[in-house]
Amino acid sequence: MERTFIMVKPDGVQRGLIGVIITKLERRGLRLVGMKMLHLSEDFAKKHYAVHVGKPFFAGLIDYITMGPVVAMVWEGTHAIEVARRTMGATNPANADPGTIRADYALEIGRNLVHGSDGPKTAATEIALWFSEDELMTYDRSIDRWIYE
Ligand code: DAT
Ligand code: MG
Repeated sequence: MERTFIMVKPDGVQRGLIGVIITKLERRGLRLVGMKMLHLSEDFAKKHYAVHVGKPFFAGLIDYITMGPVVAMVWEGTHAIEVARRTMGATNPANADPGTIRADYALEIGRNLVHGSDGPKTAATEIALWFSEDELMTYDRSIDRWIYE
């Protein structure tokens, strides 16, 4: 089982797409193991996006991500990181495959609705930044034997 950090960004919350985004991941078979809503401080936003410090879009990215509350989640499942990224679609919605969240609901890279960890190291770092151990659940669902062989 792999875990990944997923965030519904402020545009997703404002546009009423929290449920759509959760449903896509849930129906895929991934299991939600942690969730909370929060409004990021500039400091926290800069920590989350530390790898992008110095890039031309950094200031706009920090403005965007602090515009309103976000929904932070941890999802678990086989290849959860890659599966979630592919369900979200390409970073730039213009290049996202039809059927993905970003292709179906977004137009611009600076308003792309959702964040997902891009690899195992990033996932571990992001989960530790956003959640404490006691905020993450370990549980089985009775349907899991119909999703996992
Ligand atoms: P992703 O969110 O797909 O992991 P990323 O980590 O490269 O993409 O970038 C983080 C966010 O920064 C991305 O969701 C939107 C924004 N961003 C990335 N590249 C950008 C660019 N060239 N112009 C404007 N915003 C950009
Ligand atoms: Mg990224």
